[in-house]
Amino acid sequence: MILLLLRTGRGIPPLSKNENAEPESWIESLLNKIPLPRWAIYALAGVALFLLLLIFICCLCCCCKRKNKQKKKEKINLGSVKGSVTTSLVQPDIEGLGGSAENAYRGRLQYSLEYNFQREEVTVVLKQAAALKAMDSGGTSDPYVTVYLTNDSRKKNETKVHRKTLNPVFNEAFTFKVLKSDVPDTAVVLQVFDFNRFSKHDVIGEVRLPLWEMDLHHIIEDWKELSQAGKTEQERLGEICVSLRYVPSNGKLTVVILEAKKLKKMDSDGFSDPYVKVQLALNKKKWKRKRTGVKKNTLNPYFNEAFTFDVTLEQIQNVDLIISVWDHDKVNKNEQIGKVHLGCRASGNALRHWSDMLAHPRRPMAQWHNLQPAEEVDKTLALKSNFKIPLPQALQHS
Ligand SMILES: [Ca+2]
Ligand SMILES: [Ca+2]
Ligand SMILES: [Ca+2]
Repeated sequence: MILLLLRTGRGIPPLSKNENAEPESWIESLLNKIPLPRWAIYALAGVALFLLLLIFICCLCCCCKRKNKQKKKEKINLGSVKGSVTTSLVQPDIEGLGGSAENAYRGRLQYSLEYNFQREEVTVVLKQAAALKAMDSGGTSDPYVTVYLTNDSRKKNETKVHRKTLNPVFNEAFTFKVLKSDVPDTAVVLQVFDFNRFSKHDVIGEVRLPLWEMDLHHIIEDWKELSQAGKTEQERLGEICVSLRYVPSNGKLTVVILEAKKLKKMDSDGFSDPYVKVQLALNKKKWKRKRTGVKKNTLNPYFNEAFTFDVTLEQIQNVDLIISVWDHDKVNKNEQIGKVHLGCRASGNALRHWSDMLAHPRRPMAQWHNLQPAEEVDKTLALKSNFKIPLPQALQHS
């Protein structure tokens, strides 16, 4: 095409005298030098131009597709930020601006809580609620409250339903067994619902009372504002009783896996085949590992197996003891039921057990522990191991 234009261009009156003087342009002379007939050169040039045009169009198409993909990705990301609640899709601006869905006023709840140290029981009295959020079309709610402990969410107690009121007076008491050793891991949850005869009950809000934050030597009476209800409690995985003994003089740490109870059912027959792994990590690295035998078809296995590790006094400060309970399966991969992490970096009940062991050298100290989800313990261990590695200032607060 260019050649054609150039050729026709020769028909345009010449602009300068020089060009006029040389009727044979440099292109013409170049063409003359090529040992091919003119039609062949034009044909080749035509094919080359066509190919160039094709490549150009292809590049253009690719660029457009890439841009479209990026736009789609942005759309997906925006969607996930807005959340899965359908209302946020309908009214993203109103819901999104003040985060009003989460911070909306849900009402207040008055309760009293008393812990009986002799009987190892906690008694919660639900007194009343005030200014509850209206959940029904008539501008009222039909409130009732469920009461449960975080470490046993299956055992739920409920108050009576109070019809068409936003200020119900309950005055109902609930008592739960909470061993002193479980106090550091237990919270009482009070969840307020709106009863509906023909549809799912709506949750209005909840109050969480972590026993470890409360002064249990006195009766506590208080008003608390309801907050957004949290996720349902993690399922109960079971408990394990472990004895720890440390002899500093010869650097022997003895871990006795005594027994476990209320283990989660991992097999279709309603039982598990539990065994226990005892692992030691030193300075956050896997160090030593032992395991018990398998107890068949039971959720309450009795092991009474002792493992002794050589751990010097210096090492005992930097040791993590990880006890994990597994279900043995013949055909499939063995399944992990739950874990307990003990050591100086542990927290709550587990840390207390470890401190007790260190405070009473040569004496075996036995204690029950609630099994935690494996991923959670792994995450905590990993987080804590990162903690001591010096991070750049910018990363520390992210
Ligand atoms: Ca209702
Ligand atoms: Ca299984
Ligand atoms: Ca099994």
